[in-house]
Amino acid sequence: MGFPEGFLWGGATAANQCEGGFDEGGRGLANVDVAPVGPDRAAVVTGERKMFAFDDEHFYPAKGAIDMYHRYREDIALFAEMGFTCYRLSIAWTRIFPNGDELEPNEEGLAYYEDLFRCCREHNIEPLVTITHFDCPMHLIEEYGGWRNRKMIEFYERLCRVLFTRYKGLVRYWLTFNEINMILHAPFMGAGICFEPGEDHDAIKYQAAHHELVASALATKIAHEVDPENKVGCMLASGSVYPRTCSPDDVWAAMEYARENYFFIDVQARGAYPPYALKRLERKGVMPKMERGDEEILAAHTVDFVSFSYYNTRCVSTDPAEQVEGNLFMGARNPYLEETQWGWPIDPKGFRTTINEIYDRYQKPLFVVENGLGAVDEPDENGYVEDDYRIDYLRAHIEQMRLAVEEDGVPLMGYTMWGPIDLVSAGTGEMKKRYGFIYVDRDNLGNGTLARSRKKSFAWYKKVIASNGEDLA
Ligand code: P53
Repeated sequence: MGFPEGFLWGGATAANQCEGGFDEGGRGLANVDVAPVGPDRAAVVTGERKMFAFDDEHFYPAKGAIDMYHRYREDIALFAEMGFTCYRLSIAWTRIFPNGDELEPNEEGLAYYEDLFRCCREHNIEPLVTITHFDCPMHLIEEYGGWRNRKMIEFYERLCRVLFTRYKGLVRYWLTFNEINMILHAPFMGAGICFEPGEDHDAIKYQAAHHELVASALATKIAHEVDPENKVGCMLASGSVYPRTCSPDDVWAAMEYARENYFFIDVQARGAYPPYALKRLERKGVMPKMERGDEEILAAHTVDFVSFSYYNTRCVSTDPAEQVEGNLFMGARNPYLEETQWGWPIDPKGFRTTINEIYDRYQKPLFVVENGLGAVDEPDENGYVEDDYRIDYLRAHIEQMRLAVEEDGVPLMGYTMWGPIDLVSAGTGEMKKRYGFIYVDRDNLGNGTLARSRKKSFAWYKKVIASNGEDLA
């Protein structure tokens, strides 16, 4: 009963949010490097404000992040101490191809990740690798306009081939694009897209999305060719969409909103643009240009499994008075749910609903690759944090995940919670919004010793893993 034998337990990070070392090892500059902390971040990550280089007025948290670039051995040892059997991380594209359009990769970058993967293996930790997690070389943005340009497919293919070949046998689980639907909500962060005045945003986003979808299918193809043991997944920023009321208008709005996000996974998991998407793109005059052969590629190379992040459900209303802004997703407030310090609803039961909804739709193995609570921590003089709030959040979610497996029979491969070690927030650029079991001494403006220390939740998660999710007390 409970979680199956071999269920993968661990945590997830992204290169730009933890590595730092932005100009070391021959690394080139990436979109995420130039996203500052503070009020201007939103305009930059949404592609409304062009910030292609550093200036003196802003602090750029990704430059140094939590310095995992130099401390990964120590950090992975801490993950191993908690009993992780899986560690989800992402490759920084610009460590492998500093500009993105070179023909030959940067050996120093390849060697870096090789050592990191070997380190995982020494600890019996299965790496799960996101090929692009909000990551695009700046050179490809300046020279080609990011994913709006079809040439990106070729550069991405080259990156994938290099990774699959070099890490054959070391890495078996791959994700092609982190939260691929984020292109709709944060197009600069998601796809290196910056808008010029007067441009049709939707047309550009869906053209870029098409390129990513084709690139994802080609990556799946290459992964299987290089090693039939490779398992490739897509990745959705998930969360069931609730209608604010049972008015048919709200119900329909919720369905449309859900489809906007499911669209990507519908293509990656089922292999074709669904009719509702074709009709909608056509109606809005934003149908992407496709090339001969694209449809065949999408159909032939669907993903092996479906992964997703889950932080909260969404609530939709057709009543203009109900609209509020919560993270990067617009919606209405759900009066039944409490919220985090950053205003994200907390909905453990919605996690079970979401898992079931996704499985009903795709009937493929699922993998929860992000879930967690961003909160302010108050460490004592030893860096110890009594983070019962974090334990409560995770316990409630793992309980619901267990019900989805045990009671509903959903085939779930694993669970990697977000940010096992404190890292830079993607949404806000803050350090203050912490998810970790491991505290990192660093603040929003980069002050601190970077020392690591175990929080109360560290021992708790260790017990959860040791009992394969049975002991959540
Ligand atoms: P943060 C919202 C906004 C930005 C990124 O988010 C997001 C979301 C949640 O749907 O997605 C993921 O750091 C993302 C991670 C990120 C995590 O959510 O804003 O894949 O990179 O750190 C948490 O609290």
